[in-house]
Order: sequence, then structure tokens, then C-alpha cells
Amino acid sequence: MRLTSENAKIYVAGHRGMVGRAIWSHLENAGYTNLVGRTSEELDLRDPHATRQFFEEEQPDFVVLAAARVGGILANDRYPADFIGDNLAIEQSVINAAHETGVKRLLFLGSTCIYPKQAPQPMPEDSLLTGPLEPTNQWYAVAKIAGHKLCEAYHRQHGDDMLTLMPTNLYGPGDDFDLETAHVLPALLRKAHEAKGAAPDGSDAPVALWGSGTPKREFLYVDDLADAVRFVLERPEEEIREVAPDRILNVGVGEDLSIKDLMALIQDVVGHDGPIQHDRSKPDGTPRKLVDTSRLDALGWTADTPLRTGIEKTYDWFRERVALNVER
Ligand code: GFB
Repeated sequence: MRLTSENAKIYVAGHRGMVGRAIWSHLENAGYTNLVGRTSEELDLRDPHATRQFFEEEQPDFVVLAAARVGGILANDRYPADFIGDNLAIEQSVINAAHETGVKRLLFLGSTCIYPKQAPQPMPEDSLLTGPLEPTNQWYAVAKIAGHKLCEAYHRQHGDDMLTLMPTNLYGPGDDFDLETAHVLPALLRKAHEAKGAAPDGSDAPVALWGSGTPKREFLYVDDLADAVRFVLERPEEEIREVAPDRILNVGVGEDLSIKDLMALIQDVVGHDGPIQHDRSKPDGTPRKLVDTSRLDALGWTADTPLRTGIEKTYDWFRERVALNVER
């Protein structure tokens, strides 16, 4: 028996971002007709008073907190105050308002950068806070750890049904393709696309790969995360308590690859065979962050979009929407 009825009012915080948009359409397709969203212009979630007023007015039954300031390794390293400050403010506003207005379940989305730089691979949920963080994204990581701890604290002190999903690196339609702020997969897709035939002699121009290319990353297609969000939202509390007494669940695909191999796969999808140049002035970040997915496996969920399929879908979206605007 699932926790959520079809007319349950579900507030998707951050419904216009890559993740929130995928969650919204996935919930609609699953038959949920009572979804609520606000753009950041309509409601600044960093403002606790405006957020509380919104919760009082709308009285959502369920909340998915996908709103966050996100970005790739360079953005995290360059804008630490934004990454820790904005995300802490959003979490405080939304999680506190959910508690104060009696939301049935709040699902908070974190990120696997919260685990220690040298965590055992694959990283189990209980490796949290067992070692130092990766410096480049410690700001975002501390904010996401605080958000998870706030959910855990409300559960312990007040019995609130709040829990955290920890997705691995996400990608897909609606991603950020700005080369300064993007994550690696969309950045390399755009670079390879724009380098095709761009050399003076009409051959493919070189693509600049940041760092050594040796770090390994795991990539989860955003629609699979959206399915995991729906799946966990529907789980009865006793099932959650059984596998995740500490209220945290990793979401991943169970395999990773080096950035170098990702580049080769993207070149194959895009049809780029120019040279790859390493920009060693850029950071490698954490050497690896593969997540242990045994808790979600135990609940009966696994991801099902192969990496190549997800890259092809993302590239199609990019060409239809982003490349044209950028080229214009
Ligand atoms: O995806 P990414 O920016 O973030 O970088 P993280 C992953 C790896 O790809 C790093 C390399 O080793 C980068 O040096 N890389 C190679 C590139 N070429 C590029 C490029 O053109 N652009 C980018 N962006 N990377 C993020 C955290 O860490 O993971 C966030 O900073 C969040 O806070 C996210 O947690 C999930 O995977 O290293």
C-alpha cells in the first residue's frame, strides 16, 4: 500500500531546474494531479517568512526539496559563500516550514559530494562525517550535510517523516551547459559539439579537458532520479525505517568511469574525433565517488538508463534547445 494518494498535494521546490522539472513530469505521468510549484521570482526560498506564508496558504501534504544552488567543480570553488549560504537558507526555510505546518513527508535531495574525499568505494551512507571533505566542494557539502541533519533532527525530536536522498552526479535534459558553471558531462558535450569542423582546415578542433582525466565519476540520468523520488515518496514509513533508520538513502547506478573514458564516449556520440587537450590549471576534485546503492536495492529500486542512452537523449535536447540559441 503506497503512502501517497493520487490527489495528495505535492510541493516540488525547485520545479524549474533540471531535477525539479523531471520530478514534476514524472509525478504527473504517475497520476499525481495536485502538484504545486513556485519559481524563484514568485517565492525566494531563502526568505523564511515568505516561505512559511506559502506553506500556510498551500498546506502541501508532501514536499520534495529539489531547490538548491548547484554547479560544477569550478563554480563551487569560486563562489563558496553562495553555495553554502543560499543552500543553508533554503533548507532552513523549507524544512522548518514543513515541520511547522505538519507536512506528511518531506524528501530532501542532497549530493554524494557530502561523503569524505577518501571514503571507501562504493560509499555507504554511514561513511558520512567519517573523514575530511573534498576541498573544492566542501561549502556545498557542508550545506547538504546540514540539510540532511536537520531532517534527521526533526525526525528524532518530533517524529517528523523527513528523509534525504543522496543522488550521485546527475545529468540530462534541462542541464546547465554554461562552460564555467556546468558539471562535466554537459560541458564536454557542448565542447565536443562546438569543436566539430571548427578547425581552420575544417577538421575537428581540439577539446579542452579539465585536469588529468583520471578521476572517476558515476552518472545518473535525471529521469531515473525522478523515478527514485516517486518510488521513495510512496514507500510506507515502516519500509523506510527498516533500511534507513538514519533517514538517508543513496541513489546511483552502481558503476563509474574515468573522465577520460567519458570524453571518448561523448566523442563517439557527438561524432568528434579531434584531439583532447588537458587543462591542468583546473582541479581534478575528488578521485572517485561511487555510491553504495544496497539500501535502495533492498527497497526494490534500481536505475535503468544506460549511460550512452542518457548521453544521446541529453545531446538531442541540447541540439534542439541550447546549441541553436548559442549559435544564434
Ligand atoms: O562534474 P564536475 O564539475 O564536478 O567535475 P565534481 C568532475 C570532473 O570532471 C573533475 C573534470 O575532475 C573535473 O576536473 N572535468 C573535465 C570537467 N573537463 C571538465 C569540464 O569541462 N567541466 C567540468 N565541470 N569538469 C561536483 C560538486 O563535483 O559534483 C558539486 O562540485 C556537486 O557540488 C556535483 O556535488 C554532483 O563531480 O568534481
